[in-house]
Amino acid sequence: MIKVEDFYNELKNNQIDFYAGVPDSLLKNICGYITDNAPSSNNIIASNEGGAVALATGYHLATNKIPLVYMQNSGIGNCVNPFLSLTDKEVYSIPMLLMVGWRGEPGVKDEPQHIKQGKITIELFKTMGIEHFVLPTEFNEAKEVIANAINQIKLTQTPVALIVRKGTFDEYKLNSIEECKTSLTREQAIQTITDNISDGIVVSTTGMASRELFEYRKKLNDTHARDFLTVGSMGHANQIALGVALAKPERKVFCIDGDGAVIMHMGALSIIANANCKNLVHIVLNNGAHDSVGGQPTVGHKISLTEIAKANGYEHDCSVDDQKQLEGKLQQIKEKPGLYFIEVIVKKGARKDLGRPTNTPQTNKLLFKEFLNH
Ligand SMILES: Cc1ncc(C[n+]2csc(CCOP(=O)(O)OP(=O)(O)O)c2C)c(N)n1
Repeated sequence: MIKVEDFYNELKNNQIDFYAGVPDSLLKNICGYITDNAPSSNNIIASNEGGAVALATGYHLATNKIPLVYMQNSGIGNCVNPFLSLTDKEVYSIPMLLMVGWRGEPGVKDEPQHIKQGKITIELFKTMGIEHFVLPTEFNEAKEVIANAINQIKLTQTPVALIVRKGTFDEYKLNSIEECKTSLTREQAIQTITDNISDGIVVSTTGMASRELFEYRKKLNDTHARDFLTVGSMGHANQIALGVALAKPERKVFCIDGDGAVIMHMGALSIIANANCKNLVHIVLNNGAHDSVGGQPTVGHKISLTEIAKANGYEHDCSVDDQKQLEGKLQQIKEKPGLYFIEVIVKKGARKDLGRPTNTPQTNKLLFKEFLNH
């Protein structure tokens, strides 16, 4: 295993001092170390991975240095366009080092949303013409690979990727912890929501939120059919919810979103607000963090999501930070149709023994479709 400090110092030795990316669970230790140690102006946790590639491009243009972009392999899709139409040799030819967490590596047990992505990760880089190296887990070997990658970058003036396997980095616990003004947890908020929406249709976001929702239904011995658990496709749960809501105007649809997810594709809010939909309740559980992958900060607690929702044209918006207020709001909504935006301020963290959905995505889909059509 590589000590995060050694890896970080090795990047420094190679004159890499600017980082941009979206955190990943396999990279959580190194991302945590970067978050704690790089000046905040030199580590930009981007809204999405494509944005990170563009940010790194700007940094290179202004400094002629090689920046580093970190991401989970799920994020490759968000960068295909900037890789092929910005950084590619046949376009602007922009050098950068990529650090990509390899979820779903063949032969390593992982969740269904990572299997396909893991299988084609190497092929994707090949197809895009991006040189890539699997990062060895032994530091001296890793050092050599980093040196090779940097040489390649300098030679070709294009991105080169380090593919990071599970368990590559040694443990590191993120220090920078933001003060939190609420004791409400995401799990309590999810339980309060499910308890107060009767037979409402639910579309939940990627990460622990969907896991907590699944576990609560299981605990209650309740059906999972009402919930579409968007286990992958970060940032798109609210558009799935909008699609359902438009097709089922007589039913109430609740989207349980996250701040990281909503910020990842924030343009979706403009589309929801202007779709003339009167049966959608968009709830964002805002913990100011990418909690599911290590708790690195988002800008969620620095911005006003309700003002953004209002400015986009949501009919009703509010922000709550305790259970009673949330309950009250959900009861109020029952009586009155409309497009609602509810921000729920929650604190970071989850139960250590939190499980994962035991239904496959296909079973989830079939049950959900049946529920929608009964
Ligand atoms: C495109 C993409 N990039 C990164 C990830 C890795 N990832 C999974 S959950 C998550 C954090 C989600 O943050 P938020 O929506 O705030 O929810 P929280 O985990 O805080 O409950 C990230 C970055 C992903 N699944 N997909």
